[in-house]
Amino acid sequence: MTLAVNSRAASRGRLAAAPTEEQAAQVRLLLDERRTGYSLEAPFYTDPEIFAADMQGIFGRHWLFAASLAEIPEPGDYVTVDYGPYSLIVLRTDEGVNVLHNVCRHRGARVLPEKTGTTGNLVCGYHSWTYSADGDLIHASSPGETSFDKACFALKKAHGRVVAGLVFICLADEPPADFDEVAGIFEPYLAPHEIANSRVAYQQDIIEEGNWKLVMENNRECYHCDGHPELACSLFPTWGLSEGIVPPHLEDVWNRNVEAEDALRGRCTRYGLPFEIVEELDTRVTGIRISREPLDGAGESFSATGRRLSKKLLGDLRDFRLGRCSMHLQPNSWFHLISDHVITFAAFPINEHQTLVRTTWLVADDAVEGVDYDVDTLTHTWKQTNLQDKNFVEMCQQGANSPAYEPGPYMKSEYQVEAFINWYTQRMREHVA
Ligand code: 3BY
Ligand code: FES
Repeated sequence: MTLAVNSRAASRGRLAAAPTEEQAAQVRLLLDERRTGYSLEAPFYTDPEIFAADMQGIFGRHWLFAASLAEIPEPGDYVTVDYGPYSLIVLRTDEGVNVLHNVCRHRGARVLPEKTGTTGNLVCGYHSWTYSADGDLIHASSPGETSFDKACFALKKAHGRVVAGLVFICLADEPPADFDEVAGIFEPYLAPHEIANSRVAYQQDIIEEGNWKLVMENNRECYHCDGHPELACSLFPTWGLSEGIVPPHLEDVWNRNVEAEDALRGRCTRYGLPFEIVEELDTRVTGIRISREPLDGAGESFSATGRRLSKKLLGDLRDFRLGRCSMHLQPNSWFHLISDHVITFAAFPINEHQTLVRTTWLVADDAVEGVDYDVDTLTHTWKQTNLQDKNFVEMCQQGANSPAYEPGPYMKSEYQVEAFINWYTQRMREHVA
């Protein structure tokens, strides 16, 4: 289901500012210096000016994952999400979802300072200007004030779309036009998990001392996956391998993986679940990759034995052995969909050297904590993996800060990192053109 979200171009204003000529020249110079197939020049990871350009050229112009409907299950429920200098309110309403800039039209205070909550009208904590759920200013009393037109001071709106229970927002006046097409690609993979009918079992926020692009680059390869012992229990350790280049000591595991993949393809066909890989990370404005892969051991979930982590299947799924369906979206999100739970990941840039990574574990609405799942066991693998990834990202940020840093080559097994960087550089070239 793709719900249109209430938006009014007129009140959006020109939010995705254009770069100054000086900024544009700086970005162009650095992009020209870049060697294809190599990581970026250091300022892309360290320079506040480039971070500002990223906020305009990437976060100000593209579709961004914000939250899932499970985080705002009832009308009035909201989350606030920050992307660099932007703060947005994602508010569930009777009709769908409203996305509003969290900037009071009086003197600019954050209207809703909390990360999450439930509200009727939106009341600014400074001088109590009061907005409706649609952002209209409905109350702003001040003694002696007579000639004040409330209609001119509605909260600014951003575009929003809900697809298969995921809320995406776009801050641009004119969002990239290919989003509906991309939504049409991923919806059939996600819909059977019924995210809209799931429940948040746990949410983790970690601040990584690293530029948002380092967070994304690290996510887009498994070259480093020996550094994830917990995750390695359920993933087949075949990353980077392909037919013809399997070393003798990995032949057994390779063959087991091939068998598991065939079995999974058979099951997906039986249940009418899409199986084909979608690989359009840098060939689209809204870059996407989806793959369905078997899990090792029992093949059910991200546990040490591969056994299920929640006793309740999601949505109308009928089998626990569905491996993982993984989706990567540019610029800031990735998702793992398992038969018994879904994990959403979003990177929220804070500044050029810090990124908030939010991980949310969703289980079936009727799954009972302590009965159907144990929250520590459910979250163990990815909590550990996230901490390990945080460390990898921070190692790279420290490296990029050094005058000795020089861009290094991406290996074949890092082709998705390269696709991310290609996507980024293409978008930035468009931005500074
Ligand atoms: O989430 C992912 O898909 C990647 C692969 C494993 C490590 N990383 C976080
Ligand atoms: Fe919000 Fe004054 S800044 S009411």
